[in-house]
Order: sequence, then C-alpha cells, then structure tokens
Amino acid sequence: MPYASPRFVSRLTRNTLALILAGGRGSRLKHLTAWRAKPAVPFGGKFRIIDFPLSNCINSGIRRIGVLTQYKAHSLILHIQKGWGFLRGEFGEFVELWPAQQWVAETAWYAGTADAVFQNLDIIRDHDPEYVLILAGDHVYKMDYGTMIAHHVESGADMTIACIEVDAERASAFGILGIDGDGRVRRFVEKPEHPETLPDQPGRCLASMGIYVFSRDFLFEQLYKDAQTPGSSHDFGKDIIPNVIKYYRVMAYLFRDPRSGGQAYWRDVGTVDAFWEANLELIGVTPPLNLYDAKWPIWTYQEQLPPAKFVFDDDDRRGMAVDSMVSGGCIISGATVRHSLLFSNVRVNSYAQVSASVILPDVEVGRYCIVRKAIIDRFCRIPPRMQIGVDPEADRRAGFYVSEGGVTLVTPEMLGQEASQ
Ligand code: ADQ
Ligand code: ADP
Repeated sequence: MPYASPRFVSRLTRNTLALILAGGRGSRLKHLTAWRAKPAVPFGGKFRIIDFPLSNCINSGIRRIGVLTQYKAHSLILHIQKGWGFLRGEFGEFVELWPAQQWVAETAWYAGTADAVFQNLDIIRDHDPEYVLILAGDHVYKMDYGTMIAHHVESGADMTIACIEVDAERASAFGILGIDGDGRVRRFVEKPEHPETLPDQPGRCLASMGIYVFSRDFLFEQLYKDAQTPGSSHDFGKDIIPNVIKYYRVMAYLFRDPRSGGQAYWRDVGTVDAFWEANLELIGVTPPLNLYDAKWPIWTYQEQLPPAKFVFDDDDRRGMAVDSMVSGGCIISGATVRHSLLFSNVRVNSYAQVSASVILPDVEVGRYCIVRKAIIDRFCRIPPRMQIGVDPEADRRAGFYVSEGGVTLVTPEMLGQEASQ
C-alpha cells in the first residue's frame, strides 16, 4: 500500500461516520443472549463485546459513532449511556444510540443489515460524512480503521470490504470473496456451501469481516436501489455486495497484524464454546489479544469497586487464584480458583473449587461447590455443594446447557432464580 501520511489519515477519519450494527440476536450463544443482545455480552473480565469496535473507533480517530440497536437492547443502552457519554458533543464528537423504528413512519423493524442503515439515512445525511464505516457490534479484535479508509481512498474504491484468511472448513459461516491481482473483489458469496479457496492456498479462503467502508454518495444510491428491489432481504452480505461487485469498484482490504504482518487476532465469539475459549485464552502468559497495551486501550464502563481480595477463612483455609484473572470486587475466601476468569463482584466461598471457568459479574459460588469447564451467567447464586461440569449428564438433567465442546452454561433462570437483584 502506498504511504499514507498521518495527517491524510486523520483528515479521513475526521470525515468518517461509523455505524455499529448492534441489533443481531446471536442465538448461538444460547441463554447468554436470552435477555441481552450479543454486543452487550460481557467479555474479558470487565468489558462488553461492543467495547472493542467502539474503542477501535476512538483509537482510530473516528469520533462520530451511531450504534444501531434492535434486539433486547436494554442492557446495551445502559452500558453505552453510562460508559460512552464522554465525547464532546460541541466538537461534533458523539456515540449515539439509534434504535430501530425511530426514523420511519411505518412500524417496521430492521429487516437485514442494509435496512438498518437505510432507516437511518436522514440522520446520516445530516452529519454529512465523506465516508461511512459499517461495523458489526459482535467481534473481538483491535484494528486501526484509519489504514483501511486510506486504502479505500487510495485505491479509488466505491466500497471496501475488510477480510481475513480462514480455514476452508470454517468458511461457510462467512461471506467469501474472490479477488483479482489488484485486490478488486470479483466474486462474493454469502455463507457458501462450497467456498472458493485462495489460488495459492487450497485449504484457505478469504472471508469478509462484515466491516465495510462506503463513499457516502455510493452508499446512498445503493441503499435506495436496494430498498426498491422486490424480493431483497436488504442485507449487505446477501443482496448489496453480490450485486455491486458486477458494476462498481469494490476492493478487498486484508486485515493483518500491524506488528508482525501475520494473521491478525479477530474472534467471533458467537458460540458458547468460542466464548469460553476466547475468554480463557486471555489468561495465558502471552495471550493473542493483549489487553495491557497502553497504545490501544479498550474503554468500557465499570462500576467503582474495591480491589479483589483473597482471604483465609475461619478454618485457616487459604483463598487463592492461580493462572487466573480476577476482577474488582471479587472475594475468594478459603476456596481455590484455577485457570479461570472472574468478572467483577464474584464471591467464591470456602471449600469451593473453580477451574477452567468463566464467571460473569455478580455471581456467588457457595461452599463446597465444584465448578469445572463452565460459564456462569450474571447474578447466579450457586447453592452450596452443587457440582457443575463434573458429569455432563447430571448437568443436563439439572437443566443446564452443555455445549458440543463440553462447556456447561448456567444462568439464573436455570437455577430457578431471579435474574437481577
Ligand atoms: P453475519 O454475522 O451472519 O454475517 P448478520 O447476522 O447480518 O451477519 O450480522 C452482522 C452484524 O449486524 C451483527 O453485529 C449483528 O448484530 C448486526 N445486525 C444484524 N441485523 C441487524 C439489524 N437489523 N439491525 C442492527 N444490527 C443488525 C456478516 C456478513 C458476512 C461476514 C460476517 C463476518 O454478512 O459476509 O462474513 O458478518 O462475521
Ligand atoms: P447484563 O447482565 O449483561 O447487564 P442485563 O442487565 O440485560 O444484562 O441482564 C442481567 C440479567 O437480568 C440477565 O442475566 C438476564 O437473565 C436478566 N434480565 C435482563 N432483562 C430481563 C428481562 N426483561 N426480564 C427478565 N430478566 C431479565
């Protein structure tokens, strides 16, 4: 890519409006998204998934952000209102929530992703951006969007699609691109049964990350056209992209790790197994996602909480956590926590053993409990002596969800408890 000066990039990002699509249900996360949209699912000890694209915008110098909500938005709305209101409106900087149904006369909810953007065209027009960056609210990654927008402009594209290489076996879950020698997208199939592989790597495919840069006028034209197309599901992947590549300059932008130039970290934590794995990956000695990078901070809303505490209980049993991450407000008293990630305000009581588990905020693990290879949802109170993750059959009988990969998911509803306090 030709050299893009920082000043050039900062002019571009200043003239970009980012739209984060945060309305999808994410039903593969099962009960974790029964009450909250996937972007609001907690991740990494103190974050929500949506903090990643939001932080990427801020760190890339994009300060005008609309969050398009739809499904079970309550938790998401609270999080954004509490945590992301610090931008200076008077300088034209904002994170705004754009709920479905707000801007059109008909009482129609968003159909596909393109319709979600179409419903907000008036408000986008008012902001008068040169470029519109469309993002999914449900991926975990760190990416400088400025480089992608510069690539869009330098290559003279109408639209640019960020992509990443994936193994062919996993490719059917994505939109798959076929490109020519200049990186121009010539073919695109949404979630193909038989995905096209890369010419030089038969086992690999080029997958869309669902991240798009549009030049404003082009976006408007295409959305109007799509809105009038009978039979369209009004989706970028299914309708818009396959159509525009025939007539317009649509470029691929390969997302690589800016430091090593190799494969970049990008996770769709869309299943119970992927969610469990991506969280536990973070506690390794050198995790693939560095949350300690002062140059690319991940912002979030967090309650003010006291530090985590590890105490001896009355019988002098040591409370300890090893090979783990433990957030603020946690108390581990006479219990052992291994290879686990504890979000805020988790209490683990005496004689309990927690291992290989992800415990969401505000959970209490009772005395003598054994919790293994599990995800415990927010507000669960695990009664004393309960065993979770020890025998999958027993877990299923107890009404818990056991994933394909053998991760047990427990929510307050499954324990017959009230979800919130
Ligand atoms: P999917 O992720 O399957 O594929 P989709 O379910 O449409 O596509 O979700 C995209 C994003 O939009 C998600 O963040 C979702 O929450 C949100 N969303 C969906 N419908 C919405 C609506 N009506 N209103 C607001 N937000 C909505 C897409 C692309 C593929 C690509 C993958 C990468 O279509 O080509 O490979 O993303 O994960
Ligand atoms: P989060 O835990 O991510 O903040 P919420 O605040 O939406 O998400 O939900 C907290 C808990 O409250 C969830 O585990 C969910 O089970 C429950 N909950 C959320 N919304 C509702 C609702 N409308 N009715 C019943 N329970 C709910």
